[in-house]
Amino acid sequence: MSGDGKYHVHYFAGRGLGEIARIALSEAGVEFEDHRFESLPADLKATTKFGQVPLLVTPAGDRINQSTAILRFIGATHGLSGKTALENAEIDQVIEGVNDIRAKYRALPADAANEERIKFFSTVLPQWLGYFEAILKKTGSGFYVGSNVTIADLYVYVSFDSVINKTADAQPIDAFPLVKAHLEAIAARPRIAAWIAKRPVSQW
Ligand SMILES: N[C@@H](CCC(=O)N[C@@H](CS)C(=O)NCC(=O)O)C(=O)O
Repeated sequence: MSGDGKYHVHYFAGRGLGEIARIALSEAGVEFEDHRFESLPADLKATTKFGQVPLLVTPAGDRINQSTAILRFIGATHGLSGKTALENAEIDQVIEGVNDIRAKYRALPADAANEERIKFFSTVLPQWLGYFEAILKKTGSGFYVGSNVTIADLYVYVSFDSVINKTADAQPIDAFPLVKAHLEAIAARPRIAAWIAKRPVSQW
């Protein structure tokens, strides 16, 4: 494949699943073209593996779908993966844990007064935040794996940011100081803070 030497992220005009690639490329310190659209163009859709975005086009012109495959590729290419097979398994453990809680969140009705939704924020989310708090307590480094930032930290940040910071629901985050401090620390990393400051403002 031949590319134009640049990364291209193709996704809707929102953060959603596209923000994972944008945050990871920002932390990696590499430039990327941020292609956004209100509806997925048919010609672009036809070039994807599953009719979906995000789509990452690499500097060499390879095309990668699936947000976590994109994340792992950026991690492996730009030093944001684990240093050992065990660390990579620990990263995957965190990513899949996030996916479990994401799936529960995505299944909820939008109405903040819905009983199931209230139960999620009062019971289910605190239980899961407790699991994440325990991982951070164990590493003691402020990161989910080892003593450096990895794609696990970025995935937690992007995913929790949309569940925890951007909704009108009663939030349990204050009871989990390590998780809260981690989210704040990732948002404050210079390259991520610079991306957040310049990215287009969107509802989701
Ligand atoms: N598991 C996929 C899910 C991708 C996905 O569901 N993408 C949606 C947008 S969030 C999409 O492209 N839908 C196709 C369409 O709207 O035509 C991933 O993580 O990338």
